Amino acid sequence: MNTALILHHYLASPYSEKVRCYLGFKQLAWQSLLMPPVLPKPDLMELTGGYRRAPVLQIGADIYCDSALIIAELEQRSLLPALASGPQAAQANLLGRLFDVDIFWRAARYLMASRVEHIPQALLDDRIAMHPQLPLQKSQLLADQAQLTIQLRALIDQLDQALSGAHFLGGINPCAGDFAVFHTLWFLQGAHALEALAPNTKVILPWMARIAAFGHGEMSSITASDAFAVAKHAQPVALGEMQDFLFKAGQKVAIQPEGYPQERIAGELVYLDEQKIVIARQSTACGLLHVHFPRMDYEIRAV
Ligand SMILES: N[C@@H](CCC(=O)N[C@@H](CS)C(=O)NCC(=O)O)C(=O)O
Repeated sequence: MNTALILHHYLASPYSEKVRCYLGFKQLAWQSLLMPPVLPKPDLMELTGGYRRAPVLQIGADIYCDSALIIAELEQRSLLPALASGPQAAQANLLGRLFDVDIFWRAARYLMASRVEHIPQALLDDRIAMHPQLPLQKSQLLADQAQLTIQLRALIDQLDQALSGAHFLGGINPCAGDFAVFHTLWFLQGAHALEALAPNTKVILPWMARIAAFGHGEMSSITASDAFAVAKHAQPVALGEMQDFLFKAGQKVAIQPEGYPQERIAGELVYLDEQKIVIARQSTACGLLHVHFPRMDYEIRAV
């Protein structure tokens, strides 16, 4: 069984950085396959059946969509060093979710506003089509810039307080929330925007340095055709019996990521529990694949 980890990602992607840092914390070896930051993404879509975002993890013929699910899956497979757990970690994981679903996008809009003249139009058009509900037109970005600056300063200040006296948000060891909060700040830092937003913070930068010090694990490269061959020669991992009454194994379903109206991934339901949804689909290049999604933020519908 080929259990090599293949990460489909791109270097500037903050959610991918979240997973790369986690791979560093776990000291795992992985293979890197870069995708373009905008559509079209034919190689990725061949595997996911329509999910377009970064990162995606491939293990043989199993395809894991969404950084939260990727981390949960890897944490189950490779036990040590373990992420922090317990009440403090649970609170930090909630904070991480706030960053993942809300604060990240405030930071992204802030950065887009501060570079409005330099954003490639193709990138902006792609993100507007991807997020029709967000105010991403150039005029809207500029109108919101001052307000976003104030909001981000306040949020970063609070984060500084949340971190004071702690090694990580999770405690002595990092939890998933540490990586989720980190990637938005890494995004701001990479664009040289963090200092202006965090002039009085004391502990954020040393905490970021502790996470960055984990590195990215042991990375090597793989081509798309080799990644396809890995999938083709593998069988999806056997799954337990599913318990959920509302859907039945074998039923045709579509997965609809919330807030991404143009993404819809169709397949046959093979597994469902409180944490994840797994659908089977046939790919021309790769044969039978199982595509995994988290329950959180992903709706499942009968078709
Ligand atoms: N909830 C997803 C969010 C992933 C996401 O939005 N990724 C961004 C890049 S950091 C993306 O894919 N943007 C569109 C694209 O690159 O095509 C996750 O946690 O993985």
